[in-house]
Amino acid sequence: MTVNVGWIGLGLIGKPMARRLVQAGYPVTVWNRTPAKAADLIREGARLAATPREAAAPADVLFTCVSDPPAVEAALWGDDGAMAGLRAGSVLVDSSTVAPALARREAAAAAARGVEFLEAPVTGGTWGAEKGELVFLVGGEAATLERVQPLLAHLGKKWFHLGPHGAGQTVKLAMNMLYALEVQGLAEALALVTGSGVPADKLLEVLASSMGRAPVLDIKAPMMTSRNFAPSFPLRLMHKDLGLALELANQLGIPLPATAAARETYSAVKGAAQEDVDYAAVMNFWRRP
Ligand code: NA7
Repeated sequence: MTVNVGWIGLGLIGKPMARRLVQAGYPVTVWNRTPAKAADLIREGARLAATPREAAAPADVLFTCVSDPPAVEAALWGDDGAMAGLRAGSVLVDSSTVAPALARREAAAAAARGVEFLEAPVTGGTWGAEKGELVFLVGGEAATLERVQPLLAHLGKKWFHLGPHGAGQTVKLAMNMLYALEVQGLAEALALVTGSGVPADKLLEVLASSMGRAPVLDIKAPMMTSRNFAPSFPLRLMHKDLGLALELANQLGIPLPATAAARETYSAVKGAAQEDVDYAAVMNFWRRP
């Protein structure tokens, strides 16, 4: 049976994901706030919807992958929002990174329409999205995950079922805290070493044979030393996720002192950035004028 796919959000991660489903031969109806960004996908075989609701209406499975909580709310519940278009029996999969509480609200609104909901935020960046090697952090019913697994298999190499609605977003926020702190840690270490007159490469050489090594640093270190900050995961989105993590921690009464400090660093760099940069650009915090 043909599975009709709806897709909302053609950003840095959303678009290569949608493209993989078009290439896999699924009928895909896309909507993006800026329709021009859909032009190449339409040439490749996707259909363009005029509204989120129109993208949802024919969908057996509707994916959303937009930047932040206000974007999810606009796409689902704004004018001609997708929620009103979803048919009973269909599945809504939100791959945006948002607050766990919003994921639970999406689940409840979907259930009221007889629609199954999964949150499935991703890790792996643009590179992982292009190669179909994302990792999905899933919250929701196991049976719903089973229904959409054939689609996820075109998009990712792995999916973790982490618990009920909210659990996937919670783990995603915790993972991004770790990445943000690791990358800031390297930026600070580089600032100390280079500020002392020792070349950055000396630190990186030692790091590569040490317990401090981390895959994320293997990728971000060359970006930092060459100052190539073309966004794979934009700093503005990392800043958003640190804010979401702190908001959740606040609600729970859990102190996150390192994350709170890091958010200030990322805030300062975001405020000063002239263009969209990867979060490796957090090292600009230590840049001398
Ligand atoms: P991007 O590249 O920043 O793309 C964001 C997408 O979200 C893009 O399609 C935007 O449309 C869309 N967007 C943003 N605000 C809105 C509103 N208000 N209404 C509708 N659509 C909106 O993000 P990524 O693709 O890298 O990441 C997507 C998610 O995965 C995000 O949560 C990350 O943290 C992880 P536009 O093209 O600007 O019109």
